[in-house]
Amino acid sequence: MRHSPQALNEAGQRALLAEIRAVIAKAPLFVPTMPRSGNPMSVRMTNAGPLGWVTDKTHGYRYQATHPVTGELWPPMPQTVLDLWEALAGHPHPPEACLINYYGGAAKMGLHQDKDEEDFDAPVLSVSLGDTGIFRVGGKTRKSPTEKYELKSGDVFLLGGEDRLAYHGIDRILAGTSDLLEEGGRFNLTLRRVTKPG
Ligand code: MD6
Ligand code: FE
Repeated sequence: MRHSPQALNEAGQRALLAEIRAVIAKAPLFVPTMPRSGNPMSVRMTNAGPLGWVTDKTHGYRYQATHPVTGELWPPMPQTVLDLWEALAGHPHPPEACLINYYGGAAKMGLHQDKDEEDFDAPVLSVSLGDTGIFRVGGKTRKSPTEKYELKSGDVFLLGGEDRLAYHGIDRILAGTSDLLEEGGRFNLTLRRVTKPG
């Protein structure tokens, strides 16, 4: 795993935010629900790129090419995230999915593994914008000891190699720690390869 603080400077963060707003204008944030229970997650989500990660009560976690509410293809991946992947992922193939999660003040993300992809050779790279998130990351079992990182606006975090399937989550968001988003809260983008390159 690797934490890259301030991989995006303030101008880069503003540029990426504008790209995210443009994605959301075409592919609105939706309320994801948990498999089986149908309970809503506390984040709001959308995607960019050829594939997007979605979840709902009946069909569970999956990747698909279209938005679950509008039925439209996901918008193209922002150039800023493609450039970050190129610079920091150390992987020869481009990402296929950019999941965009929005955390309001009370949102969090339980401990989980990113394991809905066919290809674990590629890392998962995350980019944070807005208020600081308290990120917890452990090992390959739920019981592995965890460490905490503060993910600030402009930070990149990579899970790859031995750590590709490490459990991780967001304990909470520290409100008021960034001025980037006028509405407050935090965006986190996760870039992933889904399929094995043919
Ligand atoms: C978040 N991040 O930072 C949630 N997944 O809001 C993730 O779930 C994540 O940061 C895989 C790799 C890096 C991550
Ligand atoms: Fe994750």
